[in-house]
Amino acid sequence: MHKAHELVKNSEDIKILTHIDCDGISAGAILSSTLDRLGVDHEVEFISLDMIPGLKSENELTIFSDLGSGQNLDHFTTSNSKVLILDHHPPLRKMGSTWKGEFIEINPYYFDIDGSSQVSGGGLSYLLAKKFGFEDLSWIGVLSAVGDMQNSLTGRLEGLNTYILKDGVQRGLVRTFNDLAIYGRQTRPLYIALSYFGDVKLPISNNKNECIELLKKLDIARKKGKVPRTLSDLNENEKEKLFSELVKMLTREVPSKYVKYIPLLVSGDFYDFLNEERYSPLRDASEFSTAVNACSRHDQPEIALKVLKGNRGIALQDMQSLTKKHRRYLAQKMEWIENEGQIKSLENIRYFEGNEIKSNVIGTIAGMLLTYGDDQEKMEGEKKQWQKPMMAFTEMGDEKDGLKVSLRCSRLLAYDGIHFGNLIKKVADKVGGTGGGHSVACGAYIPTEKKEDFLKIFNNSITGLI
Ligand SMILES: [Mn+2]
Repeated sequence: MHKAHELVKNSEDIKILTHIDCDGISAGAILSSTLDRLGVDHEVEFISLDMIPGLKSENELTIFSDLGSGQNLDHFTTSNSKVLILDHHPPLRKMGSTWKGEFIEINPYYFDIDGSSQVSGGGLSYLLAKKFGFEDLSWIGVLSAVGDMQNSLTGRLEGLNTYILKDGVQRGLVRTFNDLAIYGRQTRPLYIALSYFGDVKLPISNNKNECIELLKKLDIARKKGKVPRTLSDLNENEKEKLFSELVKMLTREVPSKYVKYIPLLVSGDFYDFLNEERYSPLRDASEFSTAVNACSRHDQPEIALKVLKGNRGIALQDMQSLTKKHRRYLAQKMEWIENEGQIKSLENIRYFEGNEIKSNVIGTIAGMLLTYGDDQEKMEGEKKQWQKPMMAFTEMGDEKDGLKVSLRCSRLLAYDGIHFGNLIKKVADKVGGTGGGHSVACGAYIPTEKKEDFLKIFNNSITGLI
């Protein structure tokens, strides 16, 4: 970071090339705020990985954030180019590789730090900003880690992320607390938030009436006056009642080998941004990251960038309308999949064709579908639908041949030791494709004609594991 600090300090014309997702946009916001304060001319451009081969160096210094490590940049570097990479994905190059021009690559894997759970692209950008003394940007480093789902398996931020979090807490910008793992803490009426709870099918899953009944049964008021209460309105006693009830429900539902993991599904650490108002979608880190993602998924990352850099006027309004639009889009597609009976089921996996769905939300939809199905009574020992990972197939489009596969599964399967990212890589390799990712969220690209083979091999390879 010291050399990176020097490099940035001595440059007058900088381009930031950053990934078009929550982490990348956060990284862009941290870097851009830093350069604003230093009075350095710069531009931020949002790119996806497939745009890298077409890029040319046009500025004195180019900073790649949240991407660049896994990509070949031979065509980009020249004898007088300056390049700084701040990426947390597995690197192609060896540490300290020399390159044409000035070249600095900062990557946690060079220091044996796991980039999927310990630090994000935004986190690395923050560590650079901290070198300039801008510790008030730490909250964005927390947001980027949450947006990158770095806390998804353990339920809390870890490693370098906690160091960034500490800066935010010490500056009074972030509050961290243990709470129920129900999404929508600030903005969603509790009974609706409950209907989306978890990745195991429960009686309350996707059923608002059951949620209302549950709250009645537990004697938890649904409204405060005329206004629906949110999770953030509950007192400790109410939260405890709800916690025990969710644990009880899950215990009834899951095979005994998973019971020890249930508390991890029901509670975790959460992060509030204290400069944001209560009941604002920016107050809770998870909700904020959804809003940022809504902008990127509708190709308007600049709106999120403005909000992150402090604009709370029109940009925030635009962000909120994109969030609504995003939610409507997801609901429509979910309905389509359900009504058309799109989901097919094999012995160990489920899958659907997602050609009607934007490829950048297909994973989100696969995740939301985990709690669907299981309406009939099961025979003793028969596998429930939520136990089967959900896969979605989409055509690559843009005249490219091949299929994109997205997989999501219940976290219980990962706690029990299955790493679907590694598995999908192996199976994709066998059919002449490529794949990889996290244990509970991963994907692959495969030749179109190999779809049936892929399904068959995948299905067979997990026989007896779940
Ligand atoms: Mn990232």
